[in-house]
Amino acid sequence: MSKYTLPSLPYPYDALEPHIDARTMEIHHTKHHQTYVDKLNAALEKHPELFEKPLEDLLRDPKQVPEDIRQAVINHGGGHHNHSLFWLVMAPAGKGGGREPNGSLAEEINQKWGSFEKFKEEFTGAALGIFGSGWTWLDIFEGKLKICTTKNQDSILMENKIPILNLDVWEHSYYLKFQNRRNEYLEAWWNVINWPQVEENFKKTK
Ligand code: MN3
Repeated sequence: MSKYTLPSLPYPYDALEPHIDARTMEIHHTKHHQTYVDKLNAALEKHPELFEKPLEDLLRDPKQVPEDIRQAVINHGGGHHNHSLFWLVMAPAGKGGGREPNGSLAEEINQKWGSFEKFKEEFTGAALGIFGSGWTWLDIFEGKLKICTTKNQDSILMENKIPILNLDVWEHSYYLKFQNRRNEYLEAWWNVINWPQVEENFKKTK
């Protein structure tokens, strides 16, 4: 049995400055994400045989998780899984982050949305439209690229979707720098999207 641990970030906390500030990154990673990891471990300790199963399997089909810890696994397992992707789909502007997508991903985005700008508008609109806490996603569903949103820390694996890119729109991801101005956070975030990683995620689904 091995417990879940907090993955380290592939860049320093200040790497996404000035778009995402170092203090927010540090608290988000060492406090918020760490808490999801700790609470996931605490829940699974009540049914330690579940440590043997991949987290993705538990999130894809939470009915296999005993009822007494099911919601905790959805919340904290989802939180751990969502954040683990989120750190990887960001990169410092100019070091992978911030350009536009290339290759087959760019082609499919253009096919579906007409242009990168239209895609960006729809994604941003979806993120602005989340009432309360949640995530916005670019994902593959039934073989096609889609934009969707989820509430709380729900995993899109529960909906049989494959995540390609995700954006945390919980206030804890922007409040220190942007306070209530989610729109400014969204605008800043486009500068640090790690498109090479997102292209990899997309290629793996083909
Ligand atoms: Mn978060």
